[in-house]
Formats: sequence, structure tokens, C-alpha cells
Amino acid sequence: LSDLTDRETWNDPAVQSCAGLIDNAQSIAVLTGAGVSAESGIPTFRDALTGLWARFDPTQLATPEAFAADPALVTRWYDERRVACARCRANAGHLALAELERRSKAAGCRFRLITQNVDRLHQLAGSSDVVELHGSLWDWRCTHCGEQREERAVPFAEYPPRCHCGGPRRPGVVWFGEPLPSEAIAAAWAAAEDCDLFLSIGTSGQVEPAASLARVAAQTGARLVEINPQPTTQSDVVDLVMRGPSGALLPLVLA
Ligand code: BV8
Ligand code: ZN
Repeated sequence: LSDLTDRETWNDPAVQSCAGLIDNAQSIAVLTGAGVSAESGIPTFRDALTGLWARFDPTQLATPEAFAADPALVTRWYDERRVACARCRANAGHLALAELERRSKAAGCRFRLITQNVDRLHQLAGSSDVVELHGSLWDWRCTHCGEQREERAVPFAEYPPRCHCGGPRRPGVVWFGEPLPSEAIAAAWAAAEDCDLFLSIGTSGQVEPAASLARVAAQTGARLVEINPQPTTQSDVVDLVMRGPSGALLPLVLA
């Protein structure tokens, strides 16, 4: 990210206009992806991946078929991510989004944070009622009796971890090919339709149905802002682009 530290690449006018859009908004929807956790040290899906990720494509491991074929391998991969995440702290971008929620609500502006991330760093930063489109790395569910619990102790002692009923437990995330939780998708769609300002932050916009939210917001007349060091699938529909890291740009917007 070093080449993004010089001021001109942050195109200051964009920071000011984003702040202006926020001040005038009546309803704000934010969609975040792995990029907002990058500055916390959590590798994104499309970065050069470390650990198990170097040898496996997440779309091959994050599937019900992979778990059925090799529950030990898949749960070991998720446990590696839990161990890495357990050491991570929320970064300035997460904290700025929690602050934006507080300011919006104090100003009578509706606000909804929708995330594709499964690390729960938004909640750690103080964001409340986060819509988790893809579940959480910390929730684990028994595939026999269905009992689901948040598990924070790392690492697991065995793979797959077992329920007291003896059944293998799986991570409470949405795998590729699985439907998103109906209440999460309904809340996200409603927020995208209701908002007059949609912030797409740290997502490459390649996973559906999450990637359609920006277009839903655009169709109902919202202004769209993209915060990302790279172009994305949504760059052509956004009104304002901020080409930089969210951990540096968001605090500037709220300054
Ligand atoms: C479903 C949990 C149907 C698990 C995840 C062919 C075409 C189109 C769609 C499909 C297709 N084949 C299959 C599909 C559907 C599929 C899909 O979209 N596949 C993709 C790969 C093509 N979708 C599904 O399967 C979904 N379910 O459709 O079900 C259905 C309906 C009814 C009944 C039965 C079935 C389920 C999708 C959810 C999958 N689970 N996560 C886990 O984590 O292990 S997805 C996972 O990957 C993440 O949650 C996230 O959503 C996605 C990664 O995307 P990003 O977050 O955008 O991250 P990425 O690395 O891509 O990009 C990072 C960005 O950050 C980059 O742009 C980078 O520039 C930027 N960045 C980097 N640093 C910073 C930064 N930005 C800001 N600041 C920085 N510092
Ligand atoms: Zn059980």
C-alpha cells in the first residue's frame, strides 16, 4: 500500500465530496468486503494467499461438497483462519464505520452496515446490527443435531470439531452453492432499496448475490461511492471513486 500513501492518489476532492454526500444523506447503506479487513492483517480472497490458501482455491474449499468429502481438511482450513483472526484487531476503517453509524443515527439518518466478511471485526469495532450476508467464522453448527454456538477458543483440539452429540461441527458460514440466510438477504435488499447513499468498500464485487446490491441501490436512485485501491465490477456504476485503502480514507472522510 506504500504507493497509495502520497496524498495526490487519494484525490482529496473525492474525500470532500464523499463527506458532503454523507452530510446530506437521509439513508445510508454500506457494503463491505474482505478489503476492509486487509489492514487488520486478514488476507483477502484474491490476494496472494498464505497457508492452506496458497494450495487451495477458496471456492474449492468453501463448499458443502468439500466438507462432505474431507471434513477434517475443511475444518482445519477454517481453524487456521480463526487462529489468524483471533490475533487481529479492528482497523481505523472498521472504527470509522462504527463512528459513521453513531453520527448517522444521531442525525436522524437511517444507516445499515452489510458485510460479506465472516471475521466479525465490525462488531469488535462497535458497529451494531451488522447484516452478515455470509455468516461468521466464529459460529459453529453441529451437522447432526443442528446446535449452533459461537466458539472463540483457538485452536480446535480435533478436526472436525465434535458436538456433545458426537456429530461433526461445521463453520456457520455460507458456502458457495448455499443460499444466504433469508433474513440477511431481505435486510440487505431493503437497505439497498431504501438508501440514497450506497458505499461499496473493499469488495471486488465478484460474488453473487451480494454484488447485485450496488445495482439495486443505483436503480432506486441512490448515489454510489466506491472505496477501493483497485477498480471493481461496480466501478462503472458508481458516482464517486476513492482509489485508496479504506483504513486511511474513511477516517479522512469523517474528519
Ligand atoms: C448462492 C463465506 C444460490 C465462506 C463466502 C457463476 C456466475 C455467477 C455466480 C455464480 C456462478 N457460479 C456460482 C455462482 C454463485 C456463487 C458465486 O457468486 N460464485 C462466484 C465465485 C462466481 N454464489 C454463491 O454460491 C452464493 N450462494 O448463489 O446460492 C442458491 C439459492 C437458493 C438455493 C440454493 C442455492 C453464496 C456465496 C457466498 C460464499 N461465501 N464467504 C468463507 O469465507 O470461507 S464468499 C467470500 O468471498 C467472502 O464472503 C466474499 O463475499 C467473497 C470475497 O469477495 P470480497 O469480499 O470482494 O473479497 P476479494 O478478495 O474478492 O476482494 C477484496 C477487495 O478488497 C479487492 O477489490 C481489493 O482491491 C480490495 N482491497 C484490498 N485492500 C484494501 C481493499 N479495499 C479497501 N482497503 C484496502 N486496504
Ligand atoms: Zn450435535
